[in-house]
Amino acid sequence: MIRNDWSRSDIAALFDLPFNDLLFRAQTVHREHFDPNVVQVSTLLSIKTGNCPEDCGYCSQSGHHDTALQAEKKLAVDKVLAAAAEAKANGSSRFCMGAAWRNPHERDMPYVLELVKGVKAMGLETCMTLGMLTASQAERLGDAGLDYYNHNLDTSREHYPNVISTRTYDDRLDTLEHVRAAGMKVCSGGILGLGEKREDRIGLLHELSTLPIHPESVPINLLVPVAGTPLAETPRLSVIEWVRTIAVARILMPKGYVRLSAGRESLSDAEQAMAFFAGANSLFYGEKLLTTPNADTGRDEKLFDDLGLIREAPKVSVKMTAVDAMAV
Ligand code: SAM
Ligand code: DTB
Ligand code: SF4
Repeated sequence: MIRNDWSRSDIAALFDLPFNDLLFRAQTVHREHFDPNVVQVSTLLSIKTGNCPEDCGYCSQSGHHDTALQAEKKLAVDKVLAAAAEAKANGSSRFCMGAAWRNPHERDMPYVLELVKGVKAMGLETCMTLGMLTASQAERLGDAGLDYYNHNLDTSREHYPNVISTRTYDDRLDTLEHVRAAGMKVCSGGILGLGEKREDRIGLLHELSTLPIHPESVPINLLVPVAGTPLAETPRLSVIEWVRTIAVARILMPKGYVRLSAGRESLSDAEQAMAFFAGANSLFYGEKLLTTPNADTGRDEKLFDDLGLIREAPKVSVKMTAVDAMAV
């Protein structure tokens, strides 16, 4: 059953289960809704890098932090399309384009709309993450055929001001509403290992799982520490707690793809295998995330082989209304 009325104490009780019971429950839910041996594979590309006006404490791209990152202007359309073609040839079903913006300016809209149309024409699913959107921008992206919009809540409402000061939690929720109203699929999750408490991980999953419609994709990032950012020296989260969070996300949002996102590079194959058992079923593939290294592709190929995981084919997209999405 799909529930949108989870309470924080329901979620805390899941976190408190003995590990084997939690994983068994998550794997059972997973098998009711998905083929357990299929993984959805996306490739990321940064289409505009660095000098971001936001001050997200984890991010290499914020103009507020002194990191080693070299800022770059918008990437030419032909370069983006060439990267998408390569991603497709390497077995990705979705191409996700990210820009270091607080929000797209109106002058950027023709560029991003051209990218959506071009990537979609290659038979790939499309995803973008461009910061906050107005209702009209979301509508134009949806009309151009954008399948997914990624916009993370990152952490709990309580912990958020310790991480970001240049926007509010409600700003994030407003954009998610615009994305949903425009008929696109929602990709929204968070980052673990930001120095948050378990209560904050509960708060994040509570916000996501009580949205009127659950996100179709839930990225669980593990902080990639970047020198020069305020959170670079944050103590590492225990891997068991990371797996628990994935399992709880799977139970709360049974039909959502739970995505192993940033941070896989630092995890062993056995640790990642545990996350797949806990119900994760998508990941980012390719040498780079947006600006930081990702797990090596040769290593990923071997991992898929060792675990008998099969890649999901791109799904032909049909624009959804909010009512359709409720019925799914
Ligand atoms: N600027 C847009 C925004 O923030 O919505 C899109 C790009 S932003 C880099 C996308 C997401 O990447 C963030 O919401 C955050 O969850 C994740 N992220 C960024 N830096 C990270 C890091 N160092 N470690 C883990 N996740 C990170
Ligand atoms: C998401 O949740 N994780 C991806 C994607 N959505 C855009 C980004 C991870 C970025 C990691 C840090 C970097 O490479 O700059
Ligand atoms: Fe900018 Fe996004 Fe990085 Fe925040 S996470 S600083 S909004 S690029």
